[in-house]
Amino acid sequence: MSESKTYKRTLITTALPYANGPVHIGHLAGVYVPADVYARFLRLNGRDVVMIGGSDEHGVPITIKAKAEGVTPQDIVDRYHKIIKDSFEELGISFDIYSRTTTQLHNDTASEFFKRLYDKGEFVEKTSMQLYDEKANQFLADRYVTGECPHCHNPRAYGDQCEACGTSLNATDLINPTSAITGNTPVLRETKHWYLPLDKWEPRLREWILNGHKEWKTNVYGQCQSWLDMGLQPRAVSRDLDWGVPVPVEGADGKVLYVWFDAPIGYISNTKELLPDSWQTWWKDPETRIINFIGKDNIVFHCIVFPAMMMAYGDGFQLPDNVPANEFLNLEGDKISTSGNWAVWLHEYLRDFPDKQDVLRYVLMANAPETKDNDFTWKDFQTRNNSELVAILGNFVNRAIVLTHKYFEGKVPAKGTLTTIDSELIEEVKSLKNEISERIETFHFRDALKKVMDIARAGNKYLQETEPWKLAKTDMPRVATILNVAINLCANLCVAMEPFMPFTASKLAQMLHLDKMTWDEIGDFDLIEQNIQLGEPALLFEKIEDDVVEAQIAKLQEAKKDNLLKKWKPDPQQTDVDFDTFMKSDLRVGTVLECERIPKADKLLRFLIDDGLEKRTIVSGIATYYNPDDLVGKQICFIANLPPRKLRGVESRGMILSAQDADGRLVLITPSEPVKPGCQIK
Ligand code: B3M
Ligand code: ZN
Repeated sequence: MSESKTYKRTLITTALPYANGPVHIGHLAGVYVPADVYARFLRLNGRDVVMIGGSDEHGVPITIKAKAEGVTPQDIVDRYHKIIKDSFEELGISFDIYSRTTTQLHNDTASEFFKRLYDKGEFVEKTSMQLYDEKANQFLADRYVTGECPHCHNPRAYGDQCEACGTSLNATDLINPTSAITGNTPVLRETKHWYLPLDKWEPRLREWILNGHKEWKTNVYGQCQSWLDMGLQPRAVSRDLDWGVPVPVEGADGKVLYVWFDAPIGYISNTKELLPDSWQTWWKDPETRIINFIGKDNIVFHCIVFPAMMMAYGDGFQLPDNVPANEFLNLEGDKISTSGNWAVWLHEYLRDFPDKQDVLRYVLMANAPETKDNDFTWKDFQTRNNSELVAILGNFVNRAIVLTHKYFEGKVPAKGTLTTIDSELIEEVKSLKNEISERIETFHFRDALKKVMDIARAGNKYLQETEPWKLAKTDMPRVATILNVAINLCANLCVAMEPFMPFTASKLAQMLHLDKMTWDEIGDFDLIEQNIQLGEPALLFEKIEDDVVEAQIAKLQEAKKDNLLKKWKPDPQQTDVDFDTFMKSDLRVGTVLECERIPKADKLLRFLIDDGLEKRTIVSGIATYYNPDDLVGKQICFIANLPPRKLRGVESRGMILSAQDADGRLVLITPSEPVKPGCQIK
């Protein structure tokens, strides 16, 4: 926070997820859970907050998906917008509005934005040569072109990037380009686009970020610095595409605003939709603080491009005060991928783990990729649930409430004089409160959460040291004080955990009859008055068993396999052999008489084959895929006239034929009907 300024209100924006797939844990850890924690924290502090979200429904990937499925882009975004919106809601992401960029209001707002920049002469018009599909009658977005990569010669590179060598490309760089729509060879055609000259705004951007926002996270500041140091170039803000906000000027038929031009304007349109009368206060009043929550791949758009758009627009629009971008969350060691189905999808999590929203929120924040990429693993998920949520937090609350039921029939007893250990605990909570606030205000959510858990740790330690169950025989007034303090500590913990775990907080608040919570109450140990009748102790968290996470891991392995199969293409054909050479190979059918594993060789099976003439031993590397007993009596195909070879001390005479499937699996070739052993394969 720029300390010198005081703010009346905070506008929180969250990156608009593309509506071409559901949201996954990477989105959640990077953007939505931290934004929600922040919003809830500010609200508990009585601050005026608006949290804006929505789906980003334009862009080429949506049109590609629609084409692949034979539906309209609108069908695609309708489908995913609903899934995304519902799942956010179920996870308790407390948007004040979650809208979308296909609304009329957004169309009008983005259109007006462009028009004003156009009228002010803020764009430069440029013509360039772009690939055009004459059969489909349209210009091809880079993603719609495939061809050979000029760097690594991968024959299936995309027009915007070669996935084999990672180089970003322009479609016009590809060797032998092909249109993904018709398979035609596209031609070059001239097209006109509007460019925003970022270079014009470079000095102001430098001053604003490099001098004005030294407090930004180092990953964000560093990325901005390197962009600025490379020198900014004009950026095209229109595209030849039939899906998006039409370019609102004459002679722009078939052109729409580039998705990254209209999407951030979505923050403005969604604020307008929520607050038709007062939206301007949230964007133009210098006493409003704007915070953009995003992932690291969006930094340049939020820190450079959108601010330049706002500068060009003028009219008092405020720039963001902070852009606390996160790094990426990986999954079981690999990069999350929507198209590769390598993800934990929120809507599936909610289905598989009903009523465990807070467990996911907790794990994602405890392991948030704030300063570096982090890894989500199901084992870690289980451990954090079992040994942190259950064993520390749930355990403390449960003990405090159960003991109160045991000794005082669930009625909060009166406090007597406090002893040192009580006062120390209260002081510790007060100082933890300040530390948590400081961490949240500076976007260090993971540390903040650790300190929330420290309150529960302090509670366990307090009960362990005061041992009320022992004192119950001799000193009930002291037991009363201890349990009063413990129950009030539960209430303090309840408030402190609310931003992170709102569902659990509300469950606990119900047990404690704590109505409206405010952040100021943390440190107040008269929060729960004496004689309040506590609800029945209910467990806040339950243990997650091994089989549950193992099922999730198995599901991921399935996805990995499917993915390999989907991507698989046969190898190119080998060079020709002449007929006579081929005819020299002696291919025959044999019947398996014996089959067994070769000791200490995981992959090898020893076969004894009836080849019609004699019994022949062949060693084959298919032990991973077959159980030897199942093969006895089966017929196999083999090459008979190979020179003998010794494998693990066993002489093998010939080679058994099998097909290697896309996932590497070997499948034996057998005749479709039984034949005489020894007959030749023609
Ligand atoms: N839809 C990119 C993304 O989901 C983009 C964000 C727009 S924020 C204005 O990564
Ligand atoms: Zn390449």
